[in-house]
Amino acid sequence: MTTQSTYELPFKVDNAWCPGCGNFGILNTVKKTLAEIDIPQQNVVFSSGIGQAAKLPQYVHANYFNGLHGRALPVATAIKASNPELLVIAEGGDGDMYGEGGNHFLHTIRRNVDIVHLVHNNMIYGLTKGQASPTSQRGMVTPLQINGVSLEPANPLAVALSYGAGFIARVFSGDTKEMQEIISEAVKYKGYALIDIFPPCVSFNKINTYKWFKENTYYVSDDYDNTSFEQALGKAFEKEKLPMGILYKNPDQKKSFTEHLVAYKNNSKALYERTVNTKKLQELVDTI
Ligand SMILES: Cc1ncc(C[n+]2csc(CCOP(=O)(O)OP(=O)(O)O)c2C)c(N)n1
Ligand code: SF4
Repeated sequence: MTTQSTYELPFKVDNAWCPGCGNFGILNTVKKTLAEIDIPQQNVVFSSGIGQAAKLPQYVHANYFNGLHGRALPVATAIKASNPELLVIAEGGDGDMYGEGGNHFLHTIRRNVDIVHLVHNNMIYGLTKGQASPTSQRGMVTPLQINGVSLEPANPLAVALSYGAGFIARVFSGDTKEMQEIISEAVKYKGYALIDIFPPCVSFNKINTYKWFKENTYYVSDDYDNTSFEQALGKAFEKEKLPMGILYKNPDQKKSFTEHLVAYKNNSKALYERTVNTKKLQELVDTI
């Protein structure tokens, strides 16, 4: 029997989030879920970029790499490649992941990197005080978009499906039970798993509030077939009310990124466990 890990920090840190921010619900549920899955902390690595959401790993007792804005996904890919045994969670905001990191979003999905991808989609840039993000609604007035956002919001779920993502889910930040189930399923899924989460930004987004999310979202019913690509695509394009739950779980799991790597073809040992052939390395360096 294993001892259940705790993901609570053993020391006090000041949390930079505003009271009432939806990020707290995500933080608490992530810690609770990981503890209940009972995966040892040393086997969990978060990768995040810049933003309010991207600070989450600083409040969890696990490993993390907090890097540049929009660059959490390539870092997550490298971590997974160097040790496929780790549970790698890439995490950040809608600006970080769908805007600045948009290119990485596409290619991480194409590569089918076996990670859990948590996006705090509050439909605004919170850290920089309320400019429009790619998912901000058309017409939203901000200090920068003074005449209102002129573009239609990006559709990350449809993009993810069209790039071949095998697992796609959406959940509200305050729905602990649903989020816990979804994260557990995403962890078990062998391949890239996207969870688009709605955490209200109480300070800068006065449109997509707690009330707005309650009134403009719904969970798919138990008889919804989440193995159907066509049905999932239909859900991704629903606009009147935004569907939540596990919207797609492809039963035909493709090979993941690390399963394609030559380094693991005849040897399953993580790269850090292998002996480095210094002679070969030197020969390689000498060719430069
Ligand atoms: C390359 C680069 N561009 C812009 C910024 C400024 N910047 C920091 S965070 C941020 C947006 C954060 O929004 P989001 O990712 O949605 O996270 P939130 O703060 O809302 O959680 C921006 C534009 C930066 N740090 N680096
Ligand atoms: S600015 Fe918005 S996203 Fe950032 S901590 Fe405050 S409520 Fe949360």
